[in-house]
Amino acid sequence: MTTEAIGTRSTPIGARTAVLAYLAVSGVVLLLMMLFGATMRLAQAQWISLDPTWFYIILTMHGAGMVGIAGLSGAAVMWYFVGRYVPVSTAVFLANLGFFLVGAVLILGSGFIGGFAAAWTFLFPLPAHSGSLWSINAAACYLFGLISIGVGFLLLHLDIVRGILSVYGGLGAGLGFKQGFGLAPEDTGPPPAVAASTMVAIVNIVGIVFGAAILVMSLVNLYVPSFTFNALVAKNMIYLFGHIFINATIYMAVIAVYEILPRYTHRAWKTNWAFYLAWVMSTLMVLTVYPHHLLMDFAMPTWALVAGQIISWLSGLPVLLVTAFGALTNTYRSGLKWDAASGLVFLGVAGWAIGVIPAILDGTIAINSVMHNTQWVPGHFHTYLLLGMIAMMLGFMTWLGGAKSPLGLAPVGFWLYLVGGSIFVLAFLSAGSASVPRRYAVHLQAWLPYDEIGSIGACLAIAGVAILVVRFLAGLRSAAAGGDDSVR
Ligand code: HEM
Ligand SMILES: [Cu+2]
Repeated sequence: MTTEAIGTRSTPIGARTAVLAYLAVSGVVLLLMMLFGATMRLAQAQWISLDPTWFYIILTMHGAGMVGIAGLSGAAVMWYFVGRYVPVSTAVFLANLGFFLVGAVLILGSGFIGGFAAAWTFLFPLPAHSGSLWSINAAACYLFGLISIGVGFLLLHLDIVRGILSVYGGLGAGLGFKQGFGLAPEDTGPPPAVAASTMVAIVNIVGIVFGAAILVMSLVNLYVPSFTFNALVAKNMIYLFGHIFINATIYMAVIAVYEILPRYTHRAWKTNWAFYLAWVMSTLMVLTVYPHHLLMDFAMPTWALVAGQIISWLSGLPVLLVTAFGALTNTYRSGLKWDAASGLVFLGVAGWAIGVIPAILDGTIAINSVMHNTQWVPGHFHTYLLLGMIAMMLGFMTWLGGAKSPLGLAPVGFWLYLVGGSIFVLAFLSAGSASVPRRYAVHLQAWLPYDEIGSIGACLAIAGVAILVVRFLAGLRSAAAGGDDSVR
């Protein structure tokens, strides 16, 4: 493999330590949030008793915490690899971690001290109408927490944009726009890590600007209740931001697939016009597909909902297809050695691909009107987040953590996570197809079998992830010392 294919810059020790710090925080918070998730599932199964007030606090914290940690760990993957091709600032990268931690403390405080439980989507005017369950200040803490995390990400993306511009001269060039439309030879295109980072920067900057605007408006509304705005516009802004942010986590994590599989197969990741066109298309569609979150809002203009449905059918597909095809051709008959790291990144592509199918179904208006508020929804997004995005990220963690790590249990962790995670998401999807509603603290007797099986799956998956994370943490010291940077 040419050095070009894996990037010509090496990762300085300081930068490497910063990435490890991101992953350590991510691993610990991920496990904590998974335990919150299991708590909800066990409560729905009636195997533990949990006051409904607490259920909704935990639901809010789990949603916000998981979306945040997906962003943080995705950023670690992206930054580590894009830094091999363009100059990036470790100080800005660490500042983002700082903003994230401040935000996380504010959010956890808003929930566990202040009782905030308006769900991570903070739909207007809910934060201000708690029915005396939480105070205005608690709601404000939550909103400030999200703003802090958004500011950090904005800085990080701007710094990466600066690096991309300095090497490629423009965002179109970073994305491979000309190559995608056959206006330039395929082999002059940017490496996959650069194309993906450009796309993520573009969409996340737009999303964060809208998110920040609606967060500030909601904050003003908390303290000046006479300042109100159109709730449907607010919902549009929130889901524009929310959809983009969570999807961007997958587009960041997928860089691990492009960069890690080739190191196992000793074959460069082949990019062609279709690869670049896919990234261009996805850039546009990720920005415009969010109305699929508003299919139940009858006041929305019909054209917007129809567009939402049609773009949903297409949105994830281009990048998914070129990635799945690329992963198969890269590994087919390559004689690669499967281990936990290569298995996890490969699983990530599969989990993403499988999870998109029920998501596309749900993005169809006729189906959405039946399935929308059922557990079909957490069923599909847990499939591509838990078994897709998180799998890619855990693959990166396991790979970077190094083979020298003291615990050889990684394969056990992998299988527990895969089997438990699959049971867990299938329980959600089957419950959804039986019309079990989502976001209910208390379930009817007839729904309990799904909850019980889901709880068992959740516990197995958590045990698997715990093994992978503890293995990583135990090997941190030797991973920080470096090793051969051209290999890792
Ligand atoms: C073992 C791991 C996990 C468990 C046990 C778990 C459990 C749960 C449960 C029980 C719910 C509420 C379902 C309902 O509405 O009835 C939920 C919602 C949710 N989960 Fe997870 N989850 C896990 C992993 C993840 C991951 C990895 C992510 C994202 C990266 C995630 C993101 C979310 C989000 C965004 C919600 C929606 C919250 C809301 O409705 O406001 N979860 N999860
Ligand atoms: Cu969406």
